[in-house]
Amino acid sequence: MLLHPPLPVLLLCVLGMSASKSQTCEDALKSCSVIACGRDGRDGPKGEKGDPGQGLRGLQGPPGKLGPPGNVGAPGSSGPKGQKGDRGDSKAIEAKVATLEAELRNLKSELEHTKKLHAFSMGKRSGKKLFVTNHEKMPFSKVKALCTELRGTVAIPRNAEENNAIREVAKGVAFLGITDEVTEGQFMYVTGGKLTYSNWKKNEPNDHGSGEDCVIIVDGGVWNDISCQSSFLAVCEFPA
Ligand SMILES: [Ca+2]
Ligand SMILES: [Ca+2]
Repeated sequence: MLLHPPLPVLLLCVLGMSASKSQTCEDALKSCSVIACGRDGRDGPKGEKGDPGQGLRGLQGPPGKLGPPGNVGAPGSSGPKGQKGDRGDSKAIEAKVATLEAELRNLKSELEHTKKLHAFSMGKRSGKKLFVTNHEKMPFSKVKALCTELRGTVAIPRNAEENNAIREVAKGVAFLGITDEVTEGQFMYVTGGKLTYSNWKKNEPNDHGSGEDCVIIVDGGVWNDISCQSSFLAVCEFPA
């Protein structure tokens, strides 16, 4: 209990009594004790930091120096496949063809020349035929096989000129491409067809002995039928 209220409280009480004469000083003390009648308190705890002020912001500074270059990145994925390129130069192909054509012409020319030399040295040309011999004697079956292998046929005289050419080439007794193997007495060309020219020796063909189905050209160019198993010169004919 405050027996001697301090001076400011008493002063306030006086002022309060003057304002309301019906209240006593005790009433004034009761009503004022909370509001303004206590002593001064100690300082409170520090408050939280306030929001930044509203003052003007400073100007932006100059940009900083460039940083060091970064590491090289990984290679990217492959791009899409490109379009098909143009074909080669057709002029180059034409030039090649022209070169080949020129070479072919040279080869043809050389082949013709070789044929002429061949005919001069080994054979005899008559009309459109070339007669050739290797001067070897052999049975008729082997003569046929040899001429076929050389892409020719056994020599066949179709007229007196060709008959003479064969005789000159053979220079001896040679087989002709004529037989009566299919029908006895009916001589035919090995290439087919009946005879259109003949130059039989007197009393020939006679199919002597066990039979004679092949034909030979003897000295003088006359013909005689003879055994196909006997061996005589081989003469082949080729288109000239
Ligand atoms: Ca006969
Ligand atoms: Ca005979």
